[in-house]
Amino acid sequence: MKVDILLGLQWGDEGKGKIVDYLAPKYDNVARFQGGPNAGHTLEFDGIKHVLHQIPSGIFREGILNIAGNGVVLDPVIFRKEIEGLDKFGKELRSRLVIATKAQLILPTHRLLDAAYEKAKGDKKIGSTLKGIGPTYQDKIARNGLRVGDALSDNFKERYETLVAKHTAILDNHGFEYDLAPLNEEFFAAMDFIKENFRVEDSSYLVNGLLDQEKSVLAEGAQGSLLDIDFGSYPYVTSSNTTAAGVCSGLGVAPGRVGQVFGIFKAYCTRVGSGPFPTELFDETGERMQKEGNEFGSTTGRARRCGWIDLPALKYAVMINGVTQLFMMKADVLNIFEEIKACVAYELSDGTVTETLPFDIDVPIKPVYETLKGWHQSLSGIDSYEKFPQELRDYVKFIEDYVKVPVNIVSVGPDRTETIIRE
Ligand code: 2SA
Ligand code: MG
Repeated sequence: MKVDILLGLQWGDEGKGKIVDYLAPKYDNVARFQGGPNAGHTLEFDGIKHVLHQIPSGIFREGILNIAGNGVVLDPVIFRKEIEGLDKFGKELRSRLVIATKAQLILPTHRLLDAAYEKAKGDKKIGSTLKGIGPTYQDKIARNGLRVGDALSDNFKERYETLVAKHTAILDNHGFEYDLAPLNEEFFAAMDFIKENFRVEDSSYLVNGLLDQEKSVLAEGAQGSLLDIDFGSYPYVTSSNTTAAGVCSGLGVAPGRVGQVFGIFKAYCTRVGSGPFPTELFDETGERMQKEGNEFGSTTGRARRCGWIDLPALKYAVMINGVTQLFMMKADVLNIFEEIKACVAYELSDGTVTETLPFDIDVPIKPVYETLKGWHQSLSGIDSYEKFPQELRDYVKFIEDYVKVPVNIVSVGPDRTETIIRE
């Protein structure tokens, strides 16, 4: 058996939660391989909306084992709140989740450092979610970090204090004020909660063992490809590999064990936080998109910036990830427009026109657009691809011809049922 991957091809919020939840019944396991509480994966069914941050999106499906892999950064305090928030749906949910011993721990001081670093950057701030993601990965790479499995050792408290002392030295240097005692208390209580309620295991043996037993695994990406630490719009990125390569290092599976790569994108683009966004709209069209798409961060509530689809960027993400199937989300948001634009190239300041993502996209770049006729009608009640308006099918075809990968699913609304599969 192989691991299939589902990931976002833009700047996050493509609708991964919805699709993982939709695909989950086809899989025995769902595993997160990177990121942490910065993620906000929204699922909607039976009239209830759920936003998951650290818990994989297969949690609501009976019989599915969910795994938080070694590439994840885990905030025990936020995790505990998240689990307790789900208890009303049945405590058996707890038995469906395994946490990797090798996942890095987010300490309360990592969160404080995130805020201090952002403040120090001034108007060059990343626009991080302030969940401590960057400082935790920084400690991982600097070989200072603490892992979930470390909490099982006798000297954990001592090691925790050593790391916290390093952090407070930096915080003090930044003149940052904090009260650590209640934060520490909350942290240790949450660690006890994890130890008492969850399986903590080596996730690479677990995942490879499951594959050996012919059990299927879906790897669930968080954030998006253009936020990847290596391939995104650096430095305005998150601190992990959000792309397919991250699955190998974040779960411990070899490249040969990777199967399908499902790439999710919105029918337009959004970005939350700072950083370049070539097709961003600053006009009424952008505002209408934001309103119609309810584009607000599901973790921080921040308004998401909106713009037309960026096909050179999409094609780049398809290449980096080796995408085999595309899923287009939120097509219904474009119902309101008579005309739809698609960026097909960039014009650089020296007049060069290119379909390649330039090294530095944090400079003025003029998108070159093609205009397509909108379908300009509601898609509600449509239950098959054949019933789509011709203009929507033309839009899909236009994208497919550009990126050279088929679009197999088109989502026309937030509910599980509003998912149109193309036969
Ligand atoms: P961080 O916190 O260090 O990972 O932030 C670095 C950049 O990554 C962006 N980022 C995100 N972008 C879109 N969605 C994310 N999740 C939440 C959501 C975000 C929210 O689902 O809406 O609620 O604001 C996410 N997480 C990180 C972030 O904006 C920075 O640009
Ligand atoms: Mg999100």
